[in-house]
Parts: sequence; C-alpha cells; structure tokens
Amino acid sequence: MTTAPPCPAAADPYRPRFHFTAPRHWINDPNGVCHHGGRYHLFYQYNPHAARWGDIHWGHASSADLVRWRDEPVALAPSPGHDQGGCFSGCIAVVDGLPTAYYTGDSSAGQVQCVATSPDLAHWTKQPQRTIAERPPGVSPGEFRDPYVFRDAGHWYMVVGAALPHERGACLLYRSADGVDWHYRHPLFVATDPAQGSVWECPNFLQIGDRWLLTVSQWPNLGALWFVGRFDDERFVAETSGVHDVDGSAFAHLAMRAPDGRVLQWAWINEQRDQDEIDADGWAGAITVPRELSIDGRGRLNLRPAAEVALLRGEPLPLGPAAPGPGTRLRLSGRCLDIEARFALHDRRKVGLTLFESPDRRESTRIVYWPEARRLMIERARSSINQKTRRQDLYAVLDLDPGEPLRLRVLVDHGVIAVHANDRVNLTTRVYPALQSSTGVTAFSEGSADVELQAWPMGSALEGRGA
Ligand code: DQQ
Repeated sequence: MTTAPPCPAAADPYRPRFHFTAPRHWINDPNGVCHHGGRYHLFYQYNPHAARWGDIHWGHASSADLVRWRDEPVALAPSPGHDQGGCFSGCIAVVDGLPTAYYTGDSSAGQVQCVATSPDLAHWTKQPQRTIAERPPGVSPGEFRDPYVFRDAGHWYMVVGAALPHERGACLLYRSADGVDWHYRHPLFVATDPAQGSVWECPNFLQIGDRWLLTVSQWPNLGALWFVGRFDDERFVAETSGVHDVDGSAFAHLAMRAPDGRVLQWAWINEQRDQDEIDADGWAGAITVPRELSIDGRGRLNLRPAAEVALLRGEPLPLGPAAPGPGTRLRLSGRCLDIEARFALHDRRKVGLTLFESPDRRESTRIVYWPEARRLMIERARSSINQKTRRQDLYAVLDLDPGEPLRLRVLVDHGVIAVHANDRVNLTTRVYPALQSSTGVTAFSEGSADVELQAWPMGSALEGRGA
C-alpha cells in the first residue's frame, strides 16, 4: 500500500513544515524508530482513511540526516488474525541480523504482542507463530500493549505497558535468549499511586551512561513520566523521577540509540481543536523533532532538540524596533521559527516570549516564566479567536539555581510550539491563531532582566510534499 497523496501545506496555516506529519489523514504514536541501511526510519500509527483514530496501520518515512523525511510505503496493515483490529505501537530490534518489529496486535481475544520481520524495512513478513500472548493473572487483555525490546547482560528483554488490578499502571518484563521465545518474568515497575496513571502505555527502558531511564505514557490523562535509577537483578530501582511532557502535550515517547551513541526520542503531538475543524483540513497530529536525551549529575532527565534540527535554519532574522511597554521588549516576526532567548534575572518578576501576536493584540500566545511561583507556562487564553480550539494554560515546574539564567529554545511551526527550558523542562502544544496578521514575536521582562533574543526561519522537513 502506498501512502495517500499529501495534503498541500502551502494553503494551510496550521500544517507543520519541520515537524513530521502523515502525508494525509491521521498520525499518532511514533513506532519502530531505528537506523538501518544508512538511513533513520520513523514508523508511525497511521489511519490511511480518515483524519481520526481508527484502522491503525504502521506508516513509514525515512531520512538520511534526521530532519528531512521522505515518505515510504505503508509498512504494516491489519490482516485477519492477531492484528485484525489494528497494528498498534511497538519497536524494531535487529535480531540475528534481521530487523524485527515487535508491535501490539488488536485481536478478537484482546491485545497480544506480534512480530514481523523485514530484511530491508520495506517488505514485511508477519510471524504469527511467534505471537506473545502470555499475561500475568489480573492483567486485562485490553490493557496489554506497546512492547519495547532491549538487550542487557546477554539476554533480550521486552517491557510491555499494562494495568494491574486497582487501577495502577505497570510495565511488565519479559526475557528471551533468542528474541523469538519469550517468557514473562515479573513487573519491572508499577505506579505507586493511581494518579500516576491507571494504565501505562508506550514504556521505554534503556541505559544512558551508568543509569537506566524508564519513560511511560499515562492513560487516561495523556501525560508522561520519567524515572532514572538502577536495573538490578531484573528489577528497576527508581532514584529520581519527574514529569516528562505535561498535560498530554506530547505523548507516546519512543527512543532509540543512534549510531554515534546518542539517545534520540520522538513523541506524538495531539491536535487541540474540534474534530469538524480537523476533518475540514484532512489531517491530524504531528511528531516532535528528534530530541536528544541525557541524564545530568543530579539524576535529572535532560532533553534538547537534536543538533541536526539547526540544519533547517535560514539566515538569522533581524530584530525589529523594541516594542512599546515596560521592561525589555525585543521584537521580530514569523510563524515557522527556531528561537533562542536568554534571560538573566535580576528580580522575581515574569519574563518570557509572546508568539503569534496580532498587531491589535486580539490574538497572542505567551510563554511565561514566573520565578516567584517556579512556573513555566504556555498561556493560550488568547491564542485564537476561533472558539473551536483549546485554550487552557499548560504549566510545568522549573527550579533555577541561584544566578542561573533562564534559557529558552522554542520551536514554532505553524501552530506547533515546543518549549525547551534550560534543557530540562519541556512543554509542547498546539495553538491555532486565526488572524493572518498573528505573526509577532516579542521577548519581554516585566521587571529587570538582561534579555537576549535570536531567531531563524525554518525550512521544510518533508521532502516531496510541496511544502
Ligand atoms: N496508541 C496506540 C497504542 C498506544 C496508544 C494505538 C498511545 O498502542 O497504547 O494507536 O497513544
């Protein structure tokens, strides 16, 4: 099956240009990310028929440089049997030299973990005899999904997202000598509190340096958590933890190790507008840019856009005349930007960036850091005059050390906003400014701060899409 012809981007003010989208219709989780045959591969949850979730296939794109993506034929489609209800999320591992996809099949008997192999990532053979259906007692067949495979100490391991009785998200651990025959061991890690999610989806478990990182997506609130700790005797001992992407702004994270050793991660960015608006445009959802993960000396997950994202930058944009108003107000304009801003704070008043501002200020979205409250926020109350868009604020906790400046890296892509603060707190979401004139960008401080601002226009990441 080939992918549908792309929705033209040029006429669509909300269609991202450097965040990956499906050519048309619906995309959700990134799947099977890997580097093979000299290219990066991104598979994804894809409905080839409509701009809404359903009939889930694995779409496929590839890239030589991590940022410019080429559409490839659809990789996996549901077929009678284990995945007849959909080819849900999963990963790819190279087992005995053969790329092997482990993914969840939605079958009439519930969810099972399926296997498909491909020498070239283009032609796939399902291996129904290798299906993994063994579940521990109490785990419902409807909450058993998203296998993530890794190797440690000469074994293959798989973690699977699940729910344990009493509504607690869990990661189940499986082991295999050959990547073919799998046996359940025990829960690798379980939510300590139902507020951490009644179901955990898309678990990732991997080693970074001498630490182990577990990330999980929380159902039903579409949030994500990270835990850093030790993997001892096949048990995970968490030592530090935090919120990954807040409020469901980015979800279903998936990480891989690049050939140069970096850990790269992608996640799904959900729409934040009514379905009738989505149907009219014919596409839904986007994927974050590749992010590079590391763990700092205090055991905190650090995350920044991969260095390659800067390949899409044009010439730096000139700053316009300072905007009127109190404090510092540096100004420029655009809707497809990579922005770096630095604020050396001299008091505890708010600083930040205004994006997508119309000259009459009817529309604007603010990224605000409020030191007093230790809060980083995306304020969306006035982000669109269109009432069919979500406009509640998003916020995260950000503690700065004494004297530490606030460093914001903000990717702005036709309504996608990805905020990376000091490489350790991130907020990602969508806004839908409706006025053509909503292009203003201002760096502001309400008190006393030294402010630096730089921005670059961004090129398209989507080869052959006419963007
Ligand atoms: N989406 C997939 C599931 C996963 C969920 C189905 C997360 O495999 O648990 O499209 O968005």
